[in-house]
Amino acid sequence: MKLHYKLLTFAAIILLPLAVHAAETTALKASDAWATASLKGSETAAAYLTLENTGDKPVTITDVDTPGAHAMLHSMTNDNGVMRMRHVDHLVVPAHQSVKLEQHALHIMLMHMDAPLKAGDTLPLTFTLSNGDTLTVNAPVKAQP
Ligand SMILES: [Cu+2]
Repeated sequence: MKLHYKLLTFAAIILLPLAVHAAETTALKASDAWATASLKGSETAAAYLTLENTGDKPVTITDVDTPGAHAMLHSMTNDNGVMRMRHVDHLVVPAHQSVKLEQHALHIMLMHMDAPLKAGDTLPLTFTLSNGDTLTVNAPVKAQP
């Protein structure tokens, strides 16, 4: 019992500075977010946005989530005329720089969706950073241009 009490006290001491730290490091800003409406009969869609790091240190994105679908970061490369998508395990946004996720390039892939995305919907995307911070962006759904 005594050990438990000590552990709790220890947790309280380290959690307090962490909370303050998190508020200071939300250097990541998102803009121009949008998601594609699902094509008929397709369980996949994609989302795009610009991520800007306004801070002095690189920001690493380790995960992206959305309710009702499996979301992941994908790169797209042209392999001798064949477009290939690859899972990107983590994405680094360098200090004072932006990374653009756009069509036919780096993108957020949405798979195994519970329901198709329709133009006019809003898709919430939550990014998890390596320091534990999260950033949630609401991406409007638009018909594919
Ligand atoms: Cu993809």
